[in-house]
Amino acid sequence: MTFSLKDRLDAAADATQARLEAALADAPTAGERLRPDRLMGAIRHGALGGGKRLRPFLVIESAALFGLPPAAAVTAAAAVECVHCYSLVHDDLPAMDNDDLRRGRPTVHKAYDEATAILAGDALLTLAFDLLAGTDAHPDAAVRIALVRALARASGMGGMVGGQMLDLAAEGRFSGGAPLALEEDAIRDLQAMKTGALLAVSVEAGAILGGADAPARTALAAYGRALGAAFQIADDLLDVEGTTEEVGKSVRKDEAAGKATLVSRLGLDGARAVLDRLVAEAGEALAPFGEKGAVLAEAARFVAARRS
Ligand code: GRG
Repeated sequence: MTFSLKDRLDAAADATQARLEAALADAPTAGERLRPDRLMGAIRHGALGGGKRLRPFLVIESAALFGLPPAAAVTAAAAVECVHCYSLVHDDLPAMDNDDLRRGRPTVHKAYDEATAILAGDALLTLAFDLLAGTDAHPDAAVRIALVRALARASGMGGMVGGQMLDLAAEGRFSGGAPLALEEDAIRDLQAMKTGALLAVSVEAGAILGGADAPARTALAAYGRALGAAFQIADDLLDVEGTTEEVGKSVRKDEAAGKATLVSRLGLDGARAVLDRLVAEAGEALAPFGEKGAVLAEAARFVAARRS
């Protein structure tokens, strides 16, 4: 291997951090009047305080397959990360998952308050599309529109938000309290939407930025699907096997909530076998890119083995 995955993850994280810091400056930009201090503090708490920046890495590395330098992909990468951070801020709220700890720090509603956390999430979501609409996302307006649509669909009612709704329903929230006994296929749908869609669109964004042809887009879509599913199984395994110190958030929540996961359905060994198969599938999907696909293939192995 002639690259270090850690170095490439760090480089993507640093570039994304710088792009987000610039977008989250105190000074208002064209079309704005002022940016309230408390809101900006909460947004920065939710968006600048750590995280693996895996989705930005996927945007940047997928675009690199088509010869794009990181600088040409970092604005789209930051946009996807804004959606991710908003989803975490809202997911942690008392009305959703009710978590006090995220990325090893108090969640935004704990550090601030619920109303501010809701608004911080809202502002991050709208910022994502502001970023994609700018010429530094891509000089070609048609490409920018394709990015906006892809991110909107992955994030919205038939993607992440829809998946979150299915997840709340699966907890039994709208049906008297007892968790639903979901079939394996229903669990896969829920997870592909709630977590998989944003990971998959990160890879798709790289393909859109890079002007990928249809076969390359199909190959990357298969990679993105496998990676998204692998990520969620790894997350479910971490909930059972990880510690709060490692993961930076509460663990053992799934079993306590009676949550239907592939771990609860297939057992630890069964879930690990599915995870191994998904990592292999992700690698196979990258075959058309030859050696250039090695970074993303390694990323799939990293996602499966991660402890945080
Ligand atoms: C509230 C609309 C809305 C959606 C929430 C993504 C999501 C949907 C909820 C997050 C809940 C959760 C912990 C899901 C497990 C998978 C996941 C997204 C983990 C966090 O992502 P990482 O590990 O986080 O990439 P970092 O902190 O590294 O960015």
